[in-house]
Amino acid sequence: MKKLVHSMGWIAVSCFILSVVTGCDVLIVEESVVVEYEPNNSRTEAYDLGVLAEQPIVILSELFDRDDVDFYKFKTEESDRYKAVQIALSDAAPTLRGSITVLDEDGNEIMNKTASNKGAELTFVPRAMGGVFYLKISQWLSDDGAYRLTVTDLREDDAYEANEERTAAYDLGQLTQEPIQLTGSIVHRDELDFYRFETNKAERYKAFELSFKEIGENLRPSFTVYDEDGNERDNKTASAKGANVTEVVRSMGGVFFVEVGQWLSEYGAYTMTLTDLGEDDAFEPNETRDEAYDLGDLSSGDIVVEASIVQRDEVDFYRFDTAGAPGQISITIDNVGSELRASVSLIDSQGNQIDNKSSSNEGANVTLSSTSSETTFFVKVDQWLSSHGPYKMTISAQ
Ligand SMILES: [Ca+2]
Ligand SMILES: [Ca+2]
Ligand SMILES: [Ca+2]
Ligand SMILES: [Ca+2]
Repeated sequence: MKKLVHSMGWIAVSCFILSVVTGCDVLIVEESVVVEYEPNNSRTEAYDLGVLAEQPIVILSELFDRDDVDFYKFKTEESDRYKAVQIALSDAAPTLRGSITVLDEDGNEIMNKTASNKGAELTFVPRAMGGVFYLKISQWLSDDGAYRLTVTDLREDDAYEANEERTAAYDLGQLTQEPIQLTGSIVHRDELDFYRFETNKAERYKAFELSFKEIGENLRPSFTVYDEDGNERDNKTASAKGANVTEVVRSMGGVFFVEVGQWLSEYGAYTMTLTDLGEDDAFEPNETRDEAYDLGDLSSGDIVVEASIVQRDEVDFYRFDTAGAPGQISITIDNVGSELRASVSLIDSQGNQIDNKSSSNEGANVTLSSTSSETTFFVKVDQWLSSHGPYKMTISAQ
């Protein structure tokens, strides 16, 4: 009859009290509280090792003949997230070439490994959704013998779990001028990490940068950005395992979700940084004529505005008045960003377009000159066949 060297309760208490000075392993070997593991020859008879938490589970046992198999079961501390659990068979008798099969709660095989030689150590790391696991210890082309089994939760799951779905996304709060940075981890190739955040200053277009750095060597990160309703806004995948990846997302502000996963790779840590690029200007929101930013009147000279089209769908509306009877209204758009082909429209108080001019190419200036009997005007700035960028607008009347 095979005997256990240690009871699990005693192991836990010993580790807790003495691990700081002695380390668990030494202590357990030297103690000799005898408890039986057998019979444990089938999954239904598996000896229950309890909950695998921060401290490793360590037991000393033996295969008492070459046909003997030992089944154990344990449960990870959390069962709602992927876990990396290290299984080690060490101090094997010189006669024993150990073999270990890891099974899930339903008995499906997750992984199987065999030591290279008799007496050799065997260490490997199965990765799976947490829960109940079974271990089957047997021998391969060898004989019976004692062994030490150590089961360790490598604690690779990050602080933002469980976040496998959009509805369970970890809430990062509001993205302000201060970037948001976190270190997360993909423990298993099927794992997903969802995060939620909200832009500040509602109802204006926003440009924010998502950057992934300090990537684990086995991870090729891939991410998708969704809006509040789950519509995809952007996605990008790193070029290789371990490679950084950065993307600038341009969209109407609001609530966003970021899904982090992997592509043709395995697992690893990542550092994610979320930065508001601050491209939205001081005159927002001004997407409609009703929302037009009131620039006042031209009595004290030219009006100069430095603003920006953050995204190709964006429109900037302004309103101004002339002081008394107008002559010629002149609007110039200059200092235009190299990705913006600006378009400017002069509109009367009833919303009718008086004139429109568009730039001939990206980065070029635009000038519109018009005469009108009106005294109240709207100006609409947007883009034509381009994307986004800053601009300076000067309005004058002669
Ligand atoms: Ca994770
Ligand atoms: Ca996750
Ligand atoms: Ca704008
Ligand atoms: Ca705008």
